[in-house]
Amino acid sequence: MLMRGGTSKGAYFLAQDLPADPAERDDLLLRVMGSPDPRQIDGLGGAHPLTSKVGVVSASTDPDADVDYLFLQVAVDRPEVTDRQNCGNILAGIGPFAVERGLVAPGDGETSVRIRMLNTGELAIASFPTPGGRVDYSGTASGAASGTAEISGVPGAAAPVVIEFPQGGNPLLPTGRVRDVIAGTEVTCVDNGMPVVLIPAAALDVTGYETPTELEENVTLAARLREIRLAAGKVMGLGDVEHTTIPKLSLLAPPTDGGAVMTRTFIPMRCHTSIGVLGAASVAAGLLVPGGVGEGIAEAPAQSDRIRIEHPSGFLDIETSVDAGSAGSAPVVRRTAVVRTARKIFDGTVFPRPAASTPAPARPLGGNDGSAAR
Ligand code: NQM
Repeated sequence: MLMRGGTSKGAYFLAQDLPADPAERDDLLLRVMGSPDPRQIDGLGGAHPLTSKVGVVSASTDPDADVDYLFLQVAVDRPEVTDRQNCGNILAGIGPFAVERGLVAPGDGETSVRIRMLNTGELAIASFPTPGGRVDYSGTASGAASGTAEISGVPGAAAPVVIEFPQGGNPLLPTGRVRDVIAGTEVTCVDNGMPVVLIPAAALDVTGYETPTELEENVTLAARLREIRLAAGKVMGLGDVEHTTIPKLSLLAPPTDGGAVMTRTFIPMRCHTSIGVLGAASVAAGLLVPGGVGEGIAEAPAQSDRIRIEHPSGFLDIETSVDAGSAGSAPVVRRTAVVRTARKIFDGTVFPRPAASTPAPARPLGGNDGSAAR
């Protein structure tokens, strides 16, 4: 099933429809998405990391969860598939997909699905409307003219998918410090579901208000970000991150529209056109830790738990609270929640590019080996 999850788009599969062997599975997914090719012209991918995503879903054996969700990022122009990162946007479609595939019985009115996120081992609970036992993506099943949830980066309104993240077990500050100097730049490394390096935009000689395209064209910036990211991976305990998509890098600047902070996020080479859900959750939690690099840049969050993270196409509201800890004890995230929307776009049979074919943009289109995935 092809779905939009939040501000991302991807192919959703039942685990049983994919090869069990990860190498075989990844090879198949590259051929399904049309990678490696900057246009992904021969597959389902949309030629950007945000539209080259896969969710793999199965019934969970964990008594605390209904379904297991494995997120796979399929690189666009490299033959790489990684399970090292999670994705909170694709997560928004997992509950509806589980209902569509009969893994979870819908409630009459609303359904809550407990999702074990296999990439991190953490749990999420997604709640969405299911009037009459069917997923109501648009929020119009009751006769309303439109849904009630609008998210920046997606046109129009739809039904809300409310996602709760109970307190996680991972340290919020992976280096154990609130600030680190990495490759000569003062940063804060955080992980509230996504490892992110917070960097004041001004420290990298940009304003933080440039467009994603302008930032991607800045080769000096790209070199500095690469140097910071590779070094940060080591101090954050992620090892050699050359071929992974984590940590992400969020540049911080003062807010312009009533939010807490303005961001430009690198995922990790392309600049996000908005911001990832868990990426934003990490930025928000990072702002709540006293002494982080956001101080003096971000507006102090109000007393409420809702923190508005501004980004290139609007904002993303994150509800989170952090127990800053007393002297000597590490800060702990108490809770995180977010509202997304999702939509079923297409359900059917995908015909992957034949195995062991040479992917080159010039090769003729068409043809399949008859082995449809689902
Ligand atoms: O951080 C992009 C996205 C994401 C990830 C990325 C995401 C998240 O917007 O939870 O959703 O950071 O690679 O889909």
